[in-house]
Amino acid sequence: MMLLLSLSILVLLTRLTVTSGTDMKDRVRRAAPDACALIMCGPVENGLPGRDGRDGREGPRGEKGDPGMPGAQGPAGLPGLDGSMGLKGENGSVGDRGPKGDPGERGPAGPAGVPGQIGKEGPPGQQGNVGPRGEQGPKGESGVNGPAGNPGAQGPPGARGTPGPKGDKGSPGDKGNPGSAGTTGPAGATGPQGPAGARGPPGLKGDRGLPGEKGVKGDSGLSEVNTLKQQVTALQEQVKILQASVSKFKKVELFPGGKEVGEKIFKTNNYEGDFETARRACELAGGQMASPMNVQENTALQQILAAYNKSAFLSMSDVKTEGKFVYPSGKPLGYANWAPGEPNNDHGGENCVEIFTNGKWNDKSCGEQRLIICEF
Ligand code: MAN
Ligand code: CA
Repeated sequence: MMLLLSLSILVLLTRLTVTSGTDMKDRVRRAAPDACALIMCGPVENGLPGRDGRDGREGPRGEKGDPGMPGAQGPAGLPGLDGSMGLKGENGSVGDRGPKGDPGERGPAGPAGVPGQIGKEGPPGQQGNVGPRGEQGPKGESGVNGPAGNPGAQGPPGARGTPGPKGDKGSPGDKGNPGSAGTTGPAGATGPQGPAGARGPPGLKGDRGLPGEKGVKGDSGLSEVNTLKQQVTALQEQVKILQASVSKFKKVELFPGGKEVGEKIFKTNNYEGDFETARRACELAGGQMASPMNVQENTALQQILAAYNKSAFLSMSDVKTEGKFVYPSGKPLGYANWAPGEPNNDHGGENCVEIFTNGKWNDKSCGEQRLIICEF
């Protein structure tokens, strides 16, 4: 820059030598306005007047200057276009549990329950009306003493009693405290200890003690009765259960070939045998051969025979005395249901008794095979 300025001044000064002072000033002002100050500052020598500078020609174009300093930052431009949409975010956390749903519809009714056990015995019926007054009975004997009552509370202290008789002489009292030291005896050995003194009189009677605590209340007889009643009720229920159970087992045991009549039970073992075989089988089972003692028993026996369509021997025979039928005990018949014309002791060898499916009796040979029926 400085170099260029210096060159410009040199050129101007050279031209001033051929131009007038006024023209030169104008030219300098047009070509380089800043050079005026330099020219004005330069001393003007008293040289020859210069030529008019108007015929001068424009000088060659100078070299291109260095690039200038960067300018100040311009104002902010317009906002750019919107960017593209960002990536999708991650899923959020699981939300809270929803509220409980409404209850479902009511289910169908369940199947009918099995029948319950036999109910308890009902309460006793109402008490009957009061019967007519009976005759006066004889005077009863005295009752036994009732149980002792509870001990009563202890009474207040009694009045002081009269002085008792004089007591026996008491035992000797405790040994007294040692006495004060005696005067010093004559010089010599200490003497032996004397005998124990007599026992003193007994002390005064002490004051009466405080009343003792009240005794524990005795058991009430009533609660015992109630306990027994409850036990009886419980036993009654157990008996009922047992009765129901026994009743069921009877039915099972009597099916088939059994019959219960009154206190007696007839039962076949489903085998056949002669009289002696049947006798032993029934004895071994703890019973005896069938011995119908009345029409009900005979009918019950007949029902078994009808079911099996067989005849059976009874327990009676006339082995001992022909024509005189007896039980195993030896007693004569208490009931009989002979078929017409029986017993006939056919061929002289019929000492046993058979019973047909119609319930009628016939004397028969003991060696025949018949259904074995015992009674218990
Ligand atoms: C007939 C009758 C009976 C007799 C039998 C013997 O049925 O005479 O009395 O016991 O024969 O088989
Ligand atoms: Ca006969």
